[in-house]
Amino acid sequence: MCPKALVCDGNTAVSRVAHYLSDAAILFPITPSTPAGENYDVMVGKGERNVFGQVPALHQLQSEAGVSGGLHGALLGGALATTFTSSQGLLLMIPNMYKIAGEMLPITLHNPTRAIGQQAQSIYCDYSDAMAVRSTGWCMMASNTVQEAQDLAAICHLSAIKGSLPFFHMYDGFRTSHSISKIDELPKEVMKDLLDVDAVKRFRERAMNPEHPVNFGVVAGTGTLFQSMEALNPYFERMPDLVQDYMDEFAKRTGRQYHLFDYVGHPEAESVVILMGSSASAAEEAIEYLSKKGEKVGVVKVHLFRPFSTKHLLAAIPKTCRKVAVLDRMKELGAKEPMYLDVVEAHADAGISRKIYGGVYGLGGKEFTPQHVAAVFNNLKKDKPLNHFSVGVEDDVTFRSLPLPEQIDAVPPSTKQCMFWGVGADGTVGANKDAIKIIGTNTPLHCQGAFAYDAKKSGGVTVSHLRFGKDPIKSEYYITAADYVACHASVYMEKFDMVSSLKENGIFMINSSWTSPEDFEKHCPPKVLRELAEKNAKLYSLDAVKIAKEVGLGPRTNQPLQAVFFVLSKVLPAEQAISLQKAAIKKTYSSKGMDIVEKNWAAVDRATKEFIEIKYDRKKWLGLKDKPVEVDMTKPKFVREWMEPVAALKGDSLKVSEQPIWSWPMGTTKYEKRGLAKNVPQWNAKKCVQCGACSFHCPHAVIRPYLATKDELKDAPASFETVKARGKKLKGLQYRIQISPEDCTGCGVCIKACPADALSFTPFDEVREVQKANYKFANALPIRRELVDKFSLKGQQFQEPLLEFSGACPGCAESPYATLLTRLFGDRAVIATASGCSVVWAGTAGFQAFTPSQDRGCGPAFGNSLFEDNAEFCYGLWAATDQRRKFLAETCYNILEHPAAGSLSSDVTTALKQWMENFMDYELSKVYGDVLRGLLHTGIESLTKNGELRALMHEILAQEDMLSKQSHWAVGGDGWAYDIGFGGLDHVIASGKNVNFLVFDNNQYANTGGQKSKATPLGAVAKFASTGTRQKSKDLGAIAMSYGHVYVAQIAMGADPAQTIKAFKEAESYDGPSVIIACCPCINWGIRKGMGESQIEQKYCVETGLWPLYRFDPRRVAEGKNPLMIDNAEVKRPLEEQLARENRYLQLKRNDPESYKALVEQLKSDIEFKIAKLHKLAE
Ligand SMILES: Cc1ncc(C[n+]2csc(CCOP(=O)(O)OP(=O)(O)O)c2C)c(N)n1
Ligand code: SF4
Ligand code: SF4
Ligand code: SF4
Repeated sequence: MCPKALVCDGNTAVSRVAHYLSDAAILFPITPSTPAGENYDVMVGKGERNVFGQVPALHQLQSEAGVSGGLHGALLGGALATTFTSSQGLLLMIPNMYKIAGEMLPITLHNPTRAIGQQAQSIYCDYSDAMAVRSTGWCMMASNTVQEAQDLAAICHLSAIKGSLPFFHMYDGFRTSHSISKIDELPKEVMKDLLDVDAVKRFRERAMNPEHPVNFGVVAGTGTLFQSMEALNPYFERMPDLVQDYMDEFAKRTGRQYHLFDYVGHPEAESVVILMGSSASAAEEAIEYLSKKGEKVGVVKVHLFRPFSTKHLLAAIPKTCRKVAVLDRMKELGAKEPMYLDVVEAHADAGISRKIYGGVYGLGGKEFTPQHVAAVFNNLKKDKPLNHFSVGVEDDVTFRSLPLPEQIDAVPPSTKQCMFWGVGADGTVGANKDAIKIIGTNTPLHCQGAFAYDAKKSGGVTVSHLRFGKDPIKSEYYITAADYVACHASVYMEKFDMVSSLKENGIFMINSSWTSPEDFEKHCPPKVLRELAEKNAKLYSLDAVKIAKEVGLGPRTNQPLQAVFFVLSKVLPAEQAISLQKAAIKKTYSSKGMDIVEKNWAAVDRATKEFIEIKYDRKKWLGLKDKPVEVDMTKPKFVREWMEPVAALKGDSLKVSEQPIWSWPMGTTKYEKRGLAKNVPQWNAKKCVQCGACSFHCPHAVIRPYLATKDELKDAPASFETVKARGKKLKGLQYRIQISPEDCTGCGVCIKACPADALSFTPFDEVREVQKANYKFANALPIRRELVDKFSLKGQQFQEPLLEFSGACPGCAESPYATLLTRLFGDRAVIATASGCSVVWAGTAGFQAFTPSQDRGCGPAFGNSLFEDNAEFCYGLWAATDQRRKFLAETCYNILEHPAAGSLSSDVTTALKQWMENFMDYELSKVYGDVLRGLLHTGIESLTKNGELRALMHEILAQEDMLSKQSHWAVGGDGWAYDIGFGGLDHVIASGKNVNFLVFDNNQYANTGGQKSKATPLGAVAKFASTGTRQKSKDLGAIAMSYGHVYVAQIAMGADPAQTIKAFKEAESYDGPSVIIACCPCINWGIRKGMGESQIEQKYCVETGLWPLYRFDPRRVAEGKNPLMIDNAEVKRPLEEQLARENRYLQLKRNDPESYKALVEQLKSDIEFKIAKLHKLAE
């Protein structure tokens, strides 16, 4: 029977198998494994049955630590369980992994590999996570491609059951987990056929059951534990042969033969590399290329890594081999890498003398291509090859890196390679996934799609790499020589090098309004045009923005651009491709209404007719000269030498010595100038009432008011219009609202927030230069922060935002709360953030949005520990500060109490006393701290002759940066505060210490794509809750209030700015723990009118009663008052009005109207219950 083709990514392929071969999945989301769990959820939602004839169950727990406990229990309860995780999630499972192995429980854990956070966090692939579990006793299997991920997933499950041991299945994060390939589907019947039903029976029979009770988890004395460990040996010893037997049986049924170690290459190879994962395919491609050149080389692809079978490994290596390079995709600091050690030991044990060299590659997703493989073989050719080398970086510190030869093009010429540069969430990636599916399922072509993202939220850069060919595609790395390059954002022409990866005579297509060579000459750097001419590129342009707008698709340009790709690339006959595209459009959008389908069809038809070829004068473009490069030396060195190459996606070229290792500089996003917005707000001075709302709500701190004297405005640019500042305290000053155009995301939040209709959109291109100059001028004006009380909507706007130009999604509701925090307390804030969106929008390595004050230099110190421990991390920061400041206070006391204190001048003693009396006051500790510091800086030697007093004063000076009181904030999402980090939060608030919490409650795990948390409301569809949330949400505020000594506030800045500001003020001033829970509508809610309405959505949340506003201040008890103040807890608007605005509810309404109805009723009664409870408490 001809196998059915499946076009899917690695996660889907794996989770399909896991679904069929298990009774239950227990999950917690973490990139890049999350989509596997989501697919499992969808299959469960569809009622798909497993090989046992049952729909398997899915359970989400509060953390991976919880998951591993759940798995352990499920296994001991006799259920075949599975999970998907990665990286930090895997680390949390380690304690239970030991137990599961020790009890020989059959389970398969699927782990797309991902770097563990060490020097920096990374969501990309290396094996530092996988290697961290190699001592747990789990069998470890590595898959190298999407096909293998499916097939070996099944081998893992089957072997685990038959051999009664747990299996860890690893496949490369992002590269294999997220890249799409055409594979042969493994039928459920084959899995069923291969299943050892007796082993399943035995497994279920030994479960914990009161019908035939047994005891697990005993405590052993010194006498027996050793023996019981040795007793497990036979099970591990027999496993390699058992797995190989399964692989052979599998081959008989599918035609796909695997070995524990697969060798590819010359039968008499002299040099061999050993590695595993997707890079093995790149190595295979390189071996084919090098063999054609006559080199005797080969590669051993490792599948079964644990138990490590020496016998099978040695049998796989040709006898002729003299030199071996073992490549580990992880770095074991201060030691040799694991697979290298295994191979060395295998040879030593067998008495085989070969030279074995170890190398490290591909950390944190660094590319590994045939060029790198060639570098490794070049090294082996040397008389004295470098051992313990690295490949893929330039190590100018410890000089371990191998020199790279010329780029090798090992991709078969028949393979068509296409690259698409898009903007995150513009639909480019989705359209490309569709294109692969269309081509893969409708033609015999092989296909592959891999997707590269920068670390930004939506709005970042995406690059899609698509390959199509008649031969199987082994190129598991990004495209280096493309036949077709599409640029979907014209601003990229200035920013990125897109042409160097285009082949000679290739096609370059751009989404732009440019219609002539002159337009290109006006907008593009000469270098880019010269390169296009050098490559003799065929150049095309399509104004997809215009088409999308005119047909009523708003900013969605993906379909017209995809249509042009189909026409120009000729991967399929154009007519066939367009009709398939239209069919796909119908399938995707019909649930949203036929009008949407027809608009997309219309856009496709217009695109196929309206794209134009730009016939440029090749000679002219070849002769174009570069404009002199002006290096702006006012930018910090770090920005010029590190950040700018990284922003241009040239980070690979940075050397080891150029990498910061101690800490990262703050305030660098201001240099990024992403130029994302197509339209930016324009200020109408006459209408403006100077309320401050626009700057308050802007998620990116792009729009700000400025105050200036007429004198200061003398040199202002001509268009720098100002009006008289309103209010007595601002007498004599002029006022202006100014944006930074290149930092604006065009989200429109400010426009909707303006009560006076004083802002409107205007095209970015038209105002860019003028507003840039205006912004530069405005930014150099003095900061006048003291004139109006900062704890008011009007006053806060004049405070410097010490969080600016964050990488949040346009319109994000989390970042404006954090910006407000920095406006109010930024100069003294220590901010600990949990992993989640708030760590990503605040900054990715080197691109930091928290910034020091321009004129004062101080600003928020910002750090991240982990997802699970943020409360404890912040507690630690607080404890360190507390201890160090107490030491200063004691030192002051010791000076004043010293027998020689009488000799000190009154200036000194007064300064010491005043600081001591006020050292717990935020403002005054700074005022008196500055006085004291000033005195000590005049010279301690001049203040006293007494040696002991001098020594004490030097102690103060040594820690003078602790004189001002700091304000500690633990911030993070509901996933952290309600779920994984709740235990820590609970403990810290119980401690009574002065740690403040700011919880961004967006009702789900936004950063990993929107999975359900305990804050998700009833009825809302979220990932892992594809059929709608069925549990009531948790009331964190009520739990925190129950302590009595915790300040608690529930706020929504879009609904009540004054209440929000009050809550921040009260929380910080309260000398104890505070919890502020902030309403944060998110892109994952699917607000139908777009994220420009994120602040308006908050009003709906409050008015429908979903989000009551209140403050609970324990200080009021001493005044004889009820601590609870209800600011707004009433149902003023029908709940349905809000639900109709959000796709997360509409999805359920469409798919399952009955459940929707029932859940909405439940939600209403939950709202009523919570509101009634609040009012009762406030009585
Ligand atoms: C131990 C661990 N498990 C999982 C993750 C993956 N992870 C990172 S952020 C996140 C979700 C964050 O959700 P939330 O706290 O609600 O913040 P949001 O992104 O919604 O702002 C998850 C699951 C992780 N970093 N560490
Ligand atoms: S459009 Fe958005 S990013 Fe731009 S200034 Fe307004 S609120 Fe800020
Ligand atoms: S929101 Fe409107 S009225 Fe208020 S300061 Fe901004 S532009 Fe002026
Ligand atoms: S919270 Fe939502 S809107 Fe904000 S950055 Fe995260 S995903 Fe985007």
